[in-house]
Amino acid sequence: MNVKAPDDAISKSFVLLMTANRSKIPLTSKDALLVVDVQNDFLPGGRLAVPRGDEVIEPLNACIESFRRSGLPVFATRDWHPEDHCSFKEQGGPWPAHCIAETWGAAFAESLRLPPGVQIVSKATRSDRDAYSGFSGTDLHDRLRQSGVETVFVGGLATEYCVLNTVRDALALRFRVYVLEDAIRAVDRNPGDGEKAKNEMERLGARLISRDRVAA
Ligand code: VGL
Ligand code: ZN
Repeated sequence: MNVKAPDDAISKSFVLLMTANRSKIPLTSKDALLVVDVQNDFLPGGRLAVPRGDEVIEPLNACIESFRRSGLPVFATRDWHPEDHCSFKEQGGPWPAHCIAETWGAAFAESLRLPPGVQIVSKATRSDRDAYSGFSGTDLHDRLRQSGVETVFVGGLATEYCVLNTVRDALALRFRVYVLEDAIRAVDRNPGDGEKAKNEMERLGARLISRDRVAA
């Protein structure tokens, strides 16, 4: 009797599973890319810099190029606060003033290559309300529906704030969600916040993938 057979079968399925997990995800007409808050103030040198936040730009540019070439929509959210926004320390909020509408800090990173026709979504534009999610107080949901989107690929800043809340809302609204794990970075105010947020997104049903699984 060949006692090795079951082991071989198991290791073969394991190899298959691992291969499947690294295989390309072909883009379809129902996919959109969602670039979250890649703005100067969240990058090194900005007023609310996310550590290594600039590292999301290269993988996002690669994904943007894939979506652009496939003729698929790219959405970019931006934090777009009034000067007296409630999330600022001066108003009793938790953050230094950041992403004030029309200023350099609120502009998208210069090296982010947003495609022609990018759909820009401004959020947290009212003084009295904060909005971490790109869906909160915006027409993002309507616009995704109008574009026939069912699946969103999400990357940007910051993992445990705007990425987490955007992903949470997208899942609640029944979108399939892929989080581009190498295209997000955390603030980590408390060590481990970013890791916790990733686990939470997975628990809620998002799939964490590396950007090279997005087919060109
Ligand atoms: C964000 C803190 C404050 C974010 C926005 O985009 O993650 N974080 N406002
Ligand atoms: Zn903000």
